[in-house]
Amino acid sequence: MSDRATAVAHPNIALVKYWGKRDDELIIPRTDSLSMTLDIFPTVTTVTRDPAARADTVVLNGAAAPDDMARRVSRFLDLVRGLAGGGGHAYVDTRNTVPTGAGLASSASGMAALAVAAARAYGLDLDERALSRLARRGSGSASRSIFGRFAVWHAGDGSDAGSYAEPVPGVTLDPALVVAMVDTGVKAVSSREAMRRTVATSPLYDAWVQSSAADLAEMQVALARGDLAAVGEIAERNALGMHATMLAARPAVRYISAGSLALLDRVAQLRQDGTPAYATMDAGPNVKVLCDPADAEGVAGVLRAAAPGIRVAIAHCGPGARLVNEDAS
Ligand code: 2P0
Repeated sequence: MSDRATAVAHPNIALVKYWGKRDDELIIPRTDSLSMTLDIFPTVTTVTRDPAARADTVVLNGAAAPDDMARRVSRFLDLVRGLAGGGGHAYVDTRNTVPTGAGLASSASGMAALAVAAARAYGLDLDERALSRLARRGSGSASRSIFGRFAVWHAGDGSDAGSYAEPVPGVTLDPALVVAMVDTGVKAVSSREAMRRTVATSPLYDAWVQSSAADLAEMQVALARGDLAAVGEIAERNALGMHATMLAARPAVRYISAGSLALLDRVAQLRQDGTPAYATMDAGPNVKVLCDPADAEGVAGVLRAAAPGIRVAIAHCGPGARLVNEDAS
């Protein structure tokens, strides 16, 4: 058995969001969600087993990882060791090209890369569904980054076996997603805590769960039709509904900032002026704009002009998580 493996994974952005858990321990969501995997901001992670080590070591971008991240990685490795029947501690070297913890899906790419690399390093032979379930235990959204292009994550029946992501078949749509980084600082409230608070206290939460099921059904039809306008409209309303339910939490969770609102205004204006462009937002102030690839440079220029100094990146559909240098040992 090779004791070392490297994997790469990309972030994904949900077009129908995951917001709220049915099971905090197993990370089973309340709702199904659907995402697009990006071709930018990959995470590359190497797991090297070291049975002589007395603890796991976690390195992020060449320096010791923050304690909370190191603990999370170590807990994840405990799951892998449980499945593998042991295998000892590991040295985990992870390189993230996206700002960590800023609502840019770094946990999705990070935990997907870790799941794929750790499964191999500990000798587990898992198919993609099993890898998706494993990645889910690290971070819910990571279950979707196992797959490229468009993936749907099933809430399932509440069991560990029933909740996994899989590709959305038959989608030919190839949109661009323009990512406007309004603020790349680490967010004040983690998405994990924000979800918990929303489920426990928001009077709007049940309504969002119901509307989300309708959004998912309509999204699948719109994707199958290749209808970018419908996909964008559903994605935008689903994201704003998610933010509405968290704004109603007690105390409120507010990721939307003045800078985000200025860009949401600008996207609405773009549409009025005839460019099909639709916004989505996650657990942070950054705004992502879905559009036709032919319009992406123009949309990026408009967003840059609206918020001078911000970083704007253009993404397209990207690949699923995979091993690299499979022969490394
Ligand atoms: C999503 N987000 O569907 C949603 C939309 C943010 C907003 O999944 O607690 O890091 O590790 O399962 O996956 C971010 O939450 O949370 C997220 P955990 P995760 O992409």
